[in-house]
Amino acid sequence: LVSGPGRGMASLPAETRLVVDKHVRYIQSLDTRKDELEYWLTEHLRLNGLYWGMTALHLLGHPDALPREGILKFVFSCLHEGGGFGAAPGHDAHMLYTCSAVQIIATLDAFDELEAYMQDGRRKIGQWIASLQDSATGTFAGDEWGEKDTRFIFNAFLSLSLMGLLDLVNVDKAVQHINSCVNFDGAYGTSPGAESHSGQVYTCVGALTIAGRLDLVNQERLGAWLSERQLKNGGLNGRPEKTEDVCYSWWVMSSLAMINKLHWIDGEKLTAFILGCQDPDLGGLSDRPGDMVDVFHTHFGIAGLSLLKYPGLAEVDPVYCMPRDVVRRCLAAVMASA
Ligand code: GRG
Ligand code: ZN
Repeated sequence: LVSGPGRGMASLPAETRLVVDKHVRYIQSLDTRKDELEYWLTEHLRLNGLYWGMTALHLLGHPDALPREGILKFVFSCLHEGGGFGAAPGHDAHMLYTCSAVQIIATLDAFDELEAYMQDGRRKIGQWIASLQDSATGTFAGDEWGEKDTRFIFNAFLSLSLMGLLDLVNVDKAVQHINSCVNFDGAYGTSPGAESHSGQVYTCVGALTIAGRLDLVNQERLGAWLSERQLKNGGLNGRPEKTEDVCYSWWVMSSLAMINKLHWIDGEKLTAFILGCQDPDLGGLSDRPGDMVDVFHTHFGIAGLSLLKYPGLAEVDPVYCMPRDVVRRCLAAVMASA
């Protein structure tokens, strides 16, 4: 980074520091608020929410703040016989939740427990994911009903690579599809011709990184487009003319990190913007200062601060959005068993 955001923190007033303990308590409280309407309104996000909350706790240095056994019991209760995971027990299987489930199991080093719960569990999950690849275009659907999106290629590559099962799919065909989604500005959309969006950039560049095909990215042009996402207030937007939002700290910065251009934004200003989105009393982060906090923005704000090397946070992997140590351990295990 040109200007290290971690420098000079000691001299800042307390409310502009990360309130770690408050965030830990906020995340711990999410599962105990079952008497609140919001808990039930967000049931469709449960497995995603668990991945966000648990990963944030790991990055905050409190990996044991949620009970490991309870997490695994819930995750396995979302697993269908066919190998996909739903958001919560009884919900249909979907790629988004399957990816979160694999990330949680990997982070908790629990693939043995998965195999004990379901024989050949990894392979069944891999085969379910592979069944969603479109043989004509190489892209992936999110579920059996067929909505296709570059996000799902990334979910597939991320999950399969953590389990050492990328060979179950046609990687080259998916890579060619991603390459057909690039726009004149160097950025990517959901499908060929679709508008560039930094969330989609993250998924496309992430999938290309896992496939070892970053050579296909116009890194100068994409880096310029991504760096233009920073606004005067320090926050990042998702595409031109839009407002800033904490979650773009992740979608934009992780993409910049993958092409080695994280120093193309002002890290110090972005750090201040993210810290300003904290609820300093009850914990959690919101999309922008003063809004209601939620676990999604809490996670991506903290992950963003980790990319900015905020002091005391564990290092996050810019591709997998999981603690870097966890990703290293998983990929080393995959290499060892190959
Ligand atoms: C493993 C971290 C991880 C992710 C899995 C689901 C997924 C892969 C990636 C999602 C990428 C994406 C599309 C993110 C954008 C989310 C978002 C804030 C969308 C909002 O879009 P608009 O159009 O908002 O409502 P703007 O800001 O453009 O007005
Ligand atoms: Zn957001």
